[in-house]
Amino acid sequence: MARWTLEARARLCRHKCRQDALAGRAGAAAPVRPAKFARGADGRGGRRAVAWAATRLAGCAAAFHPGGVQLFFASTSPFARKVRIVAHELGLWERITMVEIDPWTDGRLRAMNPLAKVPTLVRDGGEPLYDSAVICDYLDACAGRRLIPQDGERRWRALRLQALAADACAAAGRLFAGERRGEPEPARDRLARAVEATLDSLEGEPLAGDAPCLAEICAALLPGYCDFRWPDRDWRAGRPRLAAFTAAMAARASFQATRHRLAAGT
Ligand SMILES: N[C@@H](CCC(=O)N[C@@H](CS)C(=O)NCC(=O)O)C(=O)O
Repeated sequence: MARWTLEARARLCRHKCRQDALAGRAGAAAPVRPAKFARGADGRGGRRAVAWAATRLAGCAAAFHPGGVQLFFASTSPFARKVRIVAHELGLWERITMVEIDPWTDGRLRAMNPLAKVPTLVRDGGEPLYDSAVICDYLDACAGRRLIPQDGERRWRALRLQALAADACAAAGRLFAGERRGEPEPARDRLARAVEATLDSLEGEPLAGDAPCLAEICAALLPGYCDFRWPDRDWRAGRPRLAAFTAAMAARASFQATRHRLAAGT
């Protein structure tokens, strides 16, 4: 790539990083520049800094031109909601075309994802991505700031809570469907216990709604999904810390913009 192009891209990248820092999104860690691209103590190493910026931009950022990235989602899906919240928190919301789809009836999805599940992310010039964890990882890598801690205990905590939320939301979804179908209670009991035990375990987590990373976003998914599916059931009783945390997260713009709702005709 011509040197002037690299420099222009690096300038753009530095400008974007500065804007992100000024926007001061709580909890967003600055991207860490690998040692091989570091400036020397004498301030030299501009070329290495330029190469670093270009490295970060190469690959994924190129897809984010208008219409270049499409996210297929359903407004009832907690997995799709997680990805949309992450996109919002990372400042990528405006750069992704959101396509609402019914995964059970719309044949288009299977051509992109053999499992025909939402969320599915379609990228210009790249393979489709699916599974919400993979898509979140991709968006996080593209954004130039991180919601997924890259190392240390914070990382394992975030990934653990992501796994917990995913399986608990899947259990809640199956429980809701089983209730609607009138399945006998013993068949639903194990699912109900998984949901209740997960809510109990979240009550014991040290969660704060003011500086969320992936851990907090995931921790707020199941309570939000329970409110949507069972508005008359009081999961808050006996769980005051989780209730306060959920209220703080629900007030965020990213959670407001992605509230669960029934699709038209359901
Ligand atoms: N592990 C997947 C689960 C996605 C998932 O189960 N999505 C549901 C909606 S909540 C779906 O599309 N179901 C359609 C189907 O199973 O046919 C993820 O994390 O993205």
